[in-house]
Amino acid sequence: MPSHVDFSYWDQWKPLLVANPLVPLARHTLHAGLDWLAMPDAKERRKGAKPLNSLRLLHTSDVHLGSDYWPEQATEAFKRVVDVALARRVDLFILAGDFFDHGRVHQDVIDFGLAQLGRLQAPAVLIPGNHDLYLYQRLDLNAPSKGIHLIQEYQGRELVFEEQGVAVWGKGMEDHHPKNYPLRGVPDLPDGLWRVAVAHGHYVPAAETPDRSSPIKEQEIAALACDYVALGHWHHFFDASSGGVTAFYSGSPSEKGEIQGSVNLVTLEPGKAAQVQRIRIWD
Ligand SMILES: [Mn+2]
Repeated sequence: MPSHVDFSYWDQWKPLLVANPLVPLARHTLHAGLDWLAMPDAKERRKGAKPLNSLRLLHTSDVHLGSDYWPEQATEAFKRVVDVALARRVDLFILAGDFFDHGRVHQDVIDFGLAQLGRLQAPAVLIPGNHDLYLYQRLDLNAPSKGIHLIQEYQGRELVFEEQGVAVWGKGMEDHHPKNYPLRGVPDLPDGLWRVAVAHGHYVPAAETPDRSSPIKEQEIAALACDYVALGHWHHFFDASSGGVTAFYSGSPSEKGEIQGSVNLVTLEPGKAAQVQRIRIWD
């Protein structure tokens, strides 16, 4: 018996495994932990022309404007979030879901949210969260302002901002349930641009089996060819980076606490890993 495992067999078989059309079917029958077997090598996919520009983006989520619990606090918080974006002169603003608290928020609340977004000097990219997905079915946020980009497509959509040198991918949410995978189907974004993914869901470490709605698996993050992954749904700041891919929850700006009440200022510079600075918005 050989005393070691000969990995050259793996090198021979892996291309077949990756190319085999039955793999997606087989994958579903495998334990979740084996998912990575069928994924193309993440490092390979991250190759290609690197961006030459620097980019600063502000990442927030879960503002919950119109909240039943802390409506005034949410309004004040969002004003301050926009102030931070202006003071730091960001190139891009990302809101990773649950901008509004529910689908029946009053028109005044919607107008307030849009007016605040209108103060930004940078494009804003929004995705729905489980709280506000039904609101957007009756409200087209894209209509009032050219600077607002709400991604609604269930299969996902890629936005390219040539001036800022960044491509952003996100997807809409049809329903918040365990078979909704917010980070599934991310395409390889264009070379030569910063590559950012946005997702609203529940982070699941590799050792855990997902049983919550809208799971975002650690392995899915590790397999992305992205420079930053902006996560929403958890109301506290959290580092979900994996496999060399920088991924963070910003947490809700509207709640006060040791790990809440802040936004993420993300700096992307050529040749460096993403730098994430947590900025508190309450004193
Ligand atoms: Mn949520």
